[in-house]
Amino acid sequence: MKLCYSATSPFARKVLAVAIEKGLRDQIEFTQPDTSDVFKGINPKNPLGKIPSLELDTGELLFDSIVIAEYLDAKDGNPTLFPTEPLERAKVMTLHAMANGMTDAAFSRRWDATALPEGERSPTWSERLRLAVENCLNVLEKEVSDFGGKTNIGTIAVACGLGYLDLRFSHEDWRKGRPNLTAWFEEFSKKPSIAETAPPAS
Ligand SMILES: N[C@@H](CCC(=O)N[C@@H](CS)C(=O)NCC(=O)O)C(=O)O
Repeated sequence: MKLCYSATSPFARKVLAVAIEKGLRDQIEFTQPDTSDVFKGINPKNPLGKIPSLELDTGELLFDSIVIAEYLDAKDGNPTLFPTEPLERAKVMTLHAMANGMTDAAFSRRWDATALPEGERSPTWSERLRLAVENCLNVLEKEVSDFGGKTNIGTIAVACGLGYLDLRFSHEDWRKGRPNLTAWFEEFSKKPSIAETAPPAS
């Protein structure tokens, strides 16, 4: 299996963390994104131009990150990170949706600020994205005691999102006023799947 991957992508990190949780890391070959023209996208194999994507040995291409994560989790016939009981699954997928949406908003805000030409940036849109991140962090601070000890696709996505905020928005300090989320993240980050996929220092 070939994973189009970058160590700074929180979405690719989520997939690699799942692969490590499932003991599949050794089966993965890593390929690099093509960053020669970011306005054309960075992954020519994916029609959306995004990473991660997973190319199977048959040549079939899987994307996006949640699809790849679910495939890797189910591959051994014993899914552990995506619950099967309907309500439990809906709750975990809602947590994933919030964490992934927060990460998407942070990524877009950073992309707008660094990749767009000066006159094409929108402070109004950037503020909308900043608020979405802020709101998700506030909900996570309230809800973290419910998901504290669990390892699933929701909690993995939360850790990858917080790691991305540390990488790109450390000056905004998401930990301030959020002691519960801070303590959870510190503990969860000790898991091998999270520790071994931490992004490089910016
Ligand atoms: N919803 C996608 C998001 C993936 C994504 O936004 N990846 C970023 C890197 S962190 C990317 O490839 N951006 C390039 C682009 O949007 O052109 C997923 O979960 O896989």
